Amino acid sequence: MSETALAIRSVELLEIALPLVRPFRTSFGEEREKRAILVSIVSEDVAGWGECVTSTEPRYSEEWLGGAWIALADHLVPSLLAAGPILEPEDVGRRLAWVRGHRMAKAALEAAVLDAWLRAQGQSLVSYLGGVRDRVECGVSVGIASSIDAMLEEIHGYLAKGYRRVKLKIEPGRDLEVVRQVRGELPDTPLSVDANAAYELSDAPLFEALDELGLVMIEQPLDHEDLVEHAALQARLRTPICLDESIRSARDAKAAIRLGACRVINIKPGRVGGILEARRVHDAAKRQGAPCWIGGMLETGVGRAANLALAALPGVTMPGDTSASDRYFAQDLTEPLVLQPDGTIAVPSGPGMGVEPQRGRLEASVVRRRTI
Ligand code: OSB
Ligand code: MG
Repeated sequence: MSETALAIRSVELLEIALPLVRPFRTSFGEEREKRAILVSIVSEDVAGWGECVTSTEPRYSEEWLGGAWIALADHLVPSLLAAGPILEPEDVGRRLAWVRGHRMAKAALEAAVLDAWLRAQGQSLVSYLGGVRDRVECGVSVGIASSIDAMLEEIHGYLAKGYRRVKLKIEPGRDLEVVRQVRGELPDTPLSVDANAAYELSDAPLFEALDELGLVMIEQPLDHEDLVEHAALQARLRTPICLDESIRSARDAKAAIRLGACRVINIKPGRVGGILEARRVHDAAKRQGAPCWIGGMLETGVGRAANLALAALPGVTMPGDTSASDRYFAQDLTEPLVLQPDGTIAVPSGPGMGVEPQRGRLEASVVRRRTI
């Protein structure tokens, strides 16, 4: 697969800030602005881009933007560069394997290398990964709202645009009643809930009540480090449990499915350390007969394009949180990714990720940069 060795001249880190069209609230806090690190690889004749999905605070996982910046600048980028030209994308994971954790930071660097390497060969990410479709079904993740009316209005707007599945964020105190009301209003809409690990096994009666509402799945109800309790809860429910935070690798996915801790897997390349590991999670889920789908971290078009390519894999059988640019931003960094009226988005088919940041928009959103 390695016709081209990729000689990296330099790596640039750019921190960007982009306003969100509406605040996004989950059980662990609210985001009003998107902050991200973009990693840019410069080689002889091609550039490559990757997006790091860390939030500004270590709430979703132990990684956060400030830490990822240092991990990239002090350890990951120097280790990548020290070993010379890259012969194949798997080299990235091998060179960074000595660093424990820091998956989101590693994923961003791997994405940038993959983008550059594939551009040099004129191949799209979706074809390199083995994607089997040119458009993918999209759902939408709805933050916790101030009132049920505000939430319903937001949801009706998304359904009018064509989204095929609606995911409601829940937290203790804003759960059963909200979901019941939404279900009452929308009896036929594929609905799911995402608790972001906010509950205990002693809350099982709440989940048994949710089990009556015909949800597509219940995402990450319990602690991110507890597969055994998820298995105990899953045994009491008909609704599939989907794990997000708990799955950090293909190894985790295998264990979770085998233990019965979940029946569905949410795949996010940042959370599992890269696009290639994300494909291995997909392969493990497919082999064990568990449906999977591609999640999101409010990415700009740079990260979202890679998520769309992953969503084209054959074992991805449920709509993802791969929503359109306008669900997040008035103006994305890339050309906008657009939802079609049938609720799908076209998978970018150009070389590499198939998108790139537009210079003017990028420059207007950069708050910090460093070249290594
Ligand atoms: O739990 O899936 C999650 C966003 C940030 C962090 C965690 C999650 C989410 C989402 C939104 O649910 C997904 C998206 O639209 O990108
Ligand atoms: Mg989630």
